[in-house]
Amino acid sequence: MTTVAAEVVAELAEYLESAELEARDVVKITDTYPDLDFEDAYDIQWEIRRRKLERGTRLAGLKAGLTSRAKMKQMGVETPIYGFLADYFERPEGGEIATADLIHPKVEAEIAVVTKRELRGPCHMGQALAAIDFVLPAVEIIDSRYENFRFDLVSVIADNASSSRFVLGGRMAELRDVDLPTLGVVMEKNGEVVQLGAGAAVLNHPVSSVVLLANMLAERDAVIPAGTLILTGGITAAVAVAAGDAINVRYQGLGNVTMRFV
Ligand code: 0L1
Ligand code: MG
Repeated sequence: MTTVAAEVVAELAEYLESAELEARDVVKITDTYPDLDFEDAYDIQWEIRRRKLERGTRLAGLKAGLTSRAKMKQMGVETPIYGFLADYFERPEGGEIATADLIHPKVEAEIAVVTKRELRGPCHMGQALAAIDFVLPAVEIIDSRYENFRFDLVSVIADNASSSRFVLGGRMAELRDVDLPTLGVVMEKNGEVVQLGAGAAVLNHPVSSVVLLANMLAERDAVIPAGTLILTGGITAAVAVAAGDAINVRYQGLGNVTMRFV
């Protein structure tokens, strides 16, 4: 149940979006408004999205966050969360990412999917699998607007699930040609292996994130439209990066995704 007035939602959306655009950290919103609930938090996130779209930003896709058991346990939660991807978040594969525009970025190896038909929750795994057009390797760069990545679930939902940048690999695959739970990834930072994982780290199967996303969106009477890019959640733990770092993630059968932080 929503607990705050529309003016508070607008004020907090501006507070968090300004922090993102100016690359500066802020204290978490529940320090000022301790009674905010999850619905308030998504109201704030949707208001940030509305502000961007009004200014001409396009929606590039959606993401699921906190989808690994390890991360949920760390946060003491049972439910993953979702956020949106704006067009200007995308950076080309093999390109540079300017750290001056970011606060304290971290990288996560993920599996991305693109849908071919609308998916409306409540739905099940079969419907989600049937709605997927193809699979892509992806790296998400998260950048919480909160000091030292310290937040609670309400605060991080409002902050668009720490969304910041993403890089897609160019090698797409049909779902039937890849076994997503056993698909292995190796993340290298400056030539050294820093993380290993397999798709099953994401709720046992990365497409489970798509089901959850559709079901969470249904609570707001929203759908996943056809042609939507979805980052399904981190397979590996998030790794902190700084200017000078080179990241290379190798995906079994799907090539590499690389980037350099400058
Ligand atoms: O994409 C993610 O799983 C991140 C969700 C937000 C939590 C964080 O910033 O670590
Ligand atoms: Mg992520």
